[in-house]
Amino acid sequence: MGVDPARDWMVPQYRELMATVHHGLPLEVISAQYLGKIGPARIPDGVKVLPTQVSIAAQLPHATGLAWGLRLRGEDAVVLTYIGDGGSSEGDFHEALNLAGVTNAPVIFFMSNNQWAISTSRRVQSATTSFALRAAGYGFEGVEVDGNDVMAVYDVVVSAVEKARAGDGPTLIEAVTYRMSFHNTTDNPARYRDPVEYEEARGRDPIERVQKYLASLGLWDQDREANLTVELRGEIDSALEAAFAAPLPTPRDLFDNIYEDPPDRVLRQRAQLLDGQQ
Ligand SMILES: Cc1ncc(C[n+]2csc(CCOP(=O)(O)OP(=O)(O)O)c2C)c(N)n1
Ligand SMILES: [Mg+2]
Repeated sequence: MGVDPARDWMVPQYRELMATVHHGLPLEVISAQYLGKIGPARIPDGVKVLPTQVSIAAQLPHATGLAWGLRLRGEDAVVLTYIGDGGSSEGDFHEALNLAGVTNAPVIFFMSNNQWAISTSRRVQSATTSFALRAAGYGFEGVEVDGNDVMAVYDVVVSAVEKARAGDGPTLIEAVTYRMSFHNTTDNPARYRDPVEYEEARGRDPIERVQKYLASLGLWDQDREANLTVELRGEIDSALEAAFAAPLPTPRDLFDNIYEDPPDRVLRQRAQLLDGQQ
């Protein structure tokens, strides 16, 4: 059995939208996060997902700590965390993987090597021929997989989860893929990306690949795709509607949910703010 959302934890970076939904985080909560809402963006109790992390690699030490803690408590849960190729150059990457090896923590580091860190090519990110090889230096297994092959990715993740659950330690998975789109809406890959490389990657589109495979088994066709698209559009629209309708944060919300016992300075600032509002 693979990752079990009822007991296992997921520690995302920022590209794992569908994985977090799969792990139980409702779409309206994710939408509320993106809209800057506070209360409605709270991760519901029982959903074992940590917040999206935009500070590159900062999620990794938390993932290792969480996994180590679960093991110390005697739970048989595992932690699945994510990182990019660029994130492997951060100190947090080294610290988290080293500690995971030393503590034999039940954590899986899933690296999506999409060949780019914004405009920095994989070629200048590291002199290593394979990021997966680095795991050896931390004393655990590294696996390289075709990240455009859904079945292969599923297979290596399930094996790594089983291994971690059995107490046999962490795994670094390097899923080799290609970032087809721009990094974000301010990016323009035409300024730095070789069009030939892009065209070549288009021929390996993982979505088309799985569609063709399912069609060959008689499990997919245009009607099913059209129906699913309508159904999912409806789900996304209603999640967005709920998130837009949720109340906007007020300045006093800034003081909540930060400290369990706020220091006097923070309490004074809160009181000043509330005074000024009267
Ligand atoms: C600590 C830190 N430094 C820089 C940035 C700016 N930044 C955002 S995404 C990114 C590139 C990340 O590339 P990669 O790790 O390959 O992940 P990808 O976005 O390609 O999945 C950078 C440098 C950041 N968010 N955090
Ligand atoms: Mg990348």
